[in-house]
Amino acid sequence: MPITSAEYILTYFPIRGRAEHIRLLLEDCKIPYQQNLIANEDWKQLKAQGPETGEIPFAQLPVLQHDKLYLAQSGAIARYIARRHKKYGQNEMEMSLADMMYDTVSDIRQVYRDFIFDENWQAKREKFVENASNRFALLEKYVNRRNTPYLVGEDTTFADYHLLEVIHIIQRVQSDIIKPYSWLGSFCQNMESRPNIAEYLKSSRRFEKPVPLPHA
Ligand SMILES: N[C@@H](CCC(=O)N[C@@H](CS)C(=O)NCC(=O)O)C(=O)O
Repeated sequence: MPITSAEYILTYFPIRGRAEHIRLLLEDCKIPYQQNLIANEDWKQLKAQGPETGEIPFAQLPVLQHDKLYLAQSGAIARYIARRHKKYGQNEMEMSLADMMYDTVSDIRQVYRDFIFDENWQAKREKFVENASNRFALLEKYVNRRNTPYLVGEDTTFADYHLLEVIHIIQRVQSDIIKPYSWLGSFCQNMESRPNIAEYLKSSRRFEKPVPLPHA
């Protein structure tokens, strides 16, 4: 993998996919990172080599390189950066809530993946939108009781970047998906108006596609 002056190297494909919430976290915190983007034609060989060298431990991406550490699993990567850059919550309760929220958002993302990769996605669209909306309704109910600007408190945690990305990808299927949910609407505005996020969303560093499918 390339040598760079950036502290972190994030290896992934040129899509948003499972790396985007990590990129959003790095961008918002202005943490220098290098993108190591893997082209389709190079992937087969890297996938075979990666577990041998330890640089792609489980033959999948994303992988974050930091010093001698090669860290796989998007959740572990987000948590690692969050721990090091004070985005994991301020006490044990907040950290546990951030974990809970992250996993809840991951469940919603999985529902999206099951739908978008389904050969019969067109026939399943309505059911998917209903399912996603019900899950957002539960999230809305929970966070409304806490009444904080972000999922866990007054500042962002790694879970917030994950939620923003999951809302964005589902809005590509159904643009008004969060319209009934006022907290989620304000949350998106809060996140999107953070200066570093606003700049990133407009930049050429941002990929358009959440997954490599024409209908996504
Ligand atoms: N649980 C892993 C899943 C990683 C994963 O499924 N990566 C996919 C891309 S999103 C991949 O590497 N696909 C190529 C392959 O498996 O050959 C994570 O969250 O990082």
